[in-house]
Amino acid sequence: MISNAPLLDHYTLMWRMRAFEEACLEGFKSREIHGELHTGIGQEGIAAGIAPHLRRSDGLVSTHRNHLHALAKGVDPSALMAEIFEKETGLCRGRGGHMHPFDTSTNFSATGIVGASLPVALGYAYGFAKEARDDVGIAVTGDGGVNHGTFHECLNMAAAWRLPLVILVENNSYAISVPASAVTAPKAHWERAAAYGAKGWSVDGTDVAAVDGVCGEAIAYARAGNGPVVVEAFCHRFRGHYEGDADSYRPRAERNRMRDEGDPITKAEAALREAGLTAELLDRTRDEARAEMGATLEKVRADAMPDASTALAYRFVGEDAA
Ligand SMILES: Cc1ncc(C[n+]2csc(CCOP(=O)(O)OP(=O)(O)O)c2C)c(N)n1
Repeated sequence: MISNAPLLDHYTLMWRMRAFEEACLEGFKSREIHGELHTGIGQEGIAAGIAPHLRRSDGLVSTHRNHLHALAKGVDPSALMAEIFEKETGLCRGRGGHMHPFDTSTNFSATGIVGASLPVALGYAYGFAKEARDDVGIAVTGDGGVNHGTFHECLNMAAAWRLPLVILVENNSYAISVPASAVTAPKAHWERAAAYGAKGWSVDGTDVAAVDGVCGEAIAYARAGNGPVVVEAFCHRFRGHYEGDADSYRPRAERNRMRDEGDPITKAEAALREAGLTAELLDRTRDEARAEMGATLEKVRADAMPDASTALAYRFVGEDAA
């Protein structure tokens, strides 16, 4: 059981995350964002729930669906959004784009290659163990990514060497159009941890307080030098796999049900109302989040694109635009 203060903090962060994604949707519709866009709308409970347990010095490596994890890690929303819009003011001066943001100041990065977050996070974990630091490497993966060999190779090595690797599985039941049940032998991914002598947890990812509790326990376990952990959080992806995906592989009734019953923001709002918080306060929280991200969107829209003459710069360390 947690008090209202942390739940209100989670609620606020979840609204900031959703408002951030809504701003990105605006940029997609207007074609200011080029290429694919994968949003985490509906999955905010997981990133907001893990956020209080992350240190800046931990290394977190996310996926193609990475915006929420970046915000949870403390990445500056303006620099992140500018990167997604491929602006010169972005985290990587617009060269990484939406799938490859990298922020050295918060040890945050992401990769669009499914399953590739795991070995990079393992590298963080190995480095932290060698330096005798109690930081952890966190790999985010979807349920599709878990069926890659990298999951098994990294879990095996981390367990053999007792490395502080945290594998966070966001199970939204689909890898693009493929239902997890059609391609996964075990009933649950977190149970696979036991095969490597590692510890696993499962949690309702639409319940932000539950995610907070489980992630707190799992990360503390890994920080204490007990080896790797797997946390599987069940959630729903409200939109298509990417913007433009017709999402015809999920029956309408299923999509409606996940929105009606599995929205982490609506669920937190109900709990806060039950605890006596007023509708005015909760509405104001939402409106402030939308105002913040709306202002960020307007700023980013006005930022400059990289100059075409610098297209080949920054490929190697020390190479600049001169
Ligand atoms: C190695 C590799 N294979 C295929 C793809 C194409 N691809 C992009 S996302 C995706 C599905 C990922 O599903 P999941 O891991 O469950 O994450 P989710 O999209 O549900 O968040 C695939 C197959 C890719 N990016 N990388």
